Amino acid sequence: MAIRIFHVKGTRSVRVIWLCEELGVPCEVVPIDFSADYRNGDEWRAMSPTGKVPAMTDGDMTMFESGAMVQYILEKYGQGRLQPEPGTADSALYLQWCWFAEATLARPLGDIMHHRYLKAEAERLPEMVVDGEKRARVCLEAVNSALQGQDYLLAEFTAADIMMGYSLLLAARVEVLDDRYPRVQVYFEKLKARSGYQTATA
Ligand SMILES: N[C@@H](CCC(=O)N[C@@H](CS)C(=O)NCC(=O)O)C(=O)O
Repeated sequence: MAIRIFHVKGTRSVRVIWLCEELGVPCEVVPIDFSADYRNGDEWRAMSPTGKVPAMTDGDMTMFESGAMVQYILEKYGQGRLQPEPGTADSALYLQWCWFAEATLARPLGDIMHHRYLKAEAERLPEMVVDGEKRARVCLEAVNSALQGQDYLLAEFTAADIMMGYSLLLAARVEVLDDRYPRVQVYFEKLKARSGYQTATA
């Protein structure tokens, strides 16, 4: 039975679909309703206990957290592709960027998103947007520096670029990815040109 990815356009399920495309791993994309009503209901909460997207199944196994899905798919179906040999210095950097993309960069982007667009107007805190922008810019500066003299986060394209690629999509969406980070802009254009990205974001 193929992997099933429970998907909403433009959300973190993009990472998982993109990875499957890059690896040629068959997956079934199952669109779900992103309304709060559906995500707070029993059916979705049984798959994703905090109501967030995405979730994924592989046979009898159900999981949430996009980064964990990426790592699981690499381990089970990757045959060593798109990640360095575990335990090497390259693997340390690979893990660093995977975690950074979601735990450090995406976090302030989420704050901006929630307090600028998603929360009811009465609940929005403009200072969270200002602070989120500051924190996101420090992260983008770090990525910009890391890309000096290289096309990808590591010497070649890996799943860390897929993790980062989605975070950059969010950064662009909340308008912090600008020409202060020229290497990040070039890098993001390169990622967007990949057919896996295009399929996952279509
Ligand atoms: N760390 C989680 C974050 C999941 C997440 O925040 N998903 C967003 C969509 S991309 C969501 O469901 N947002 C709705 C909400 O926060 O209520 C992951 O990588 O899967």
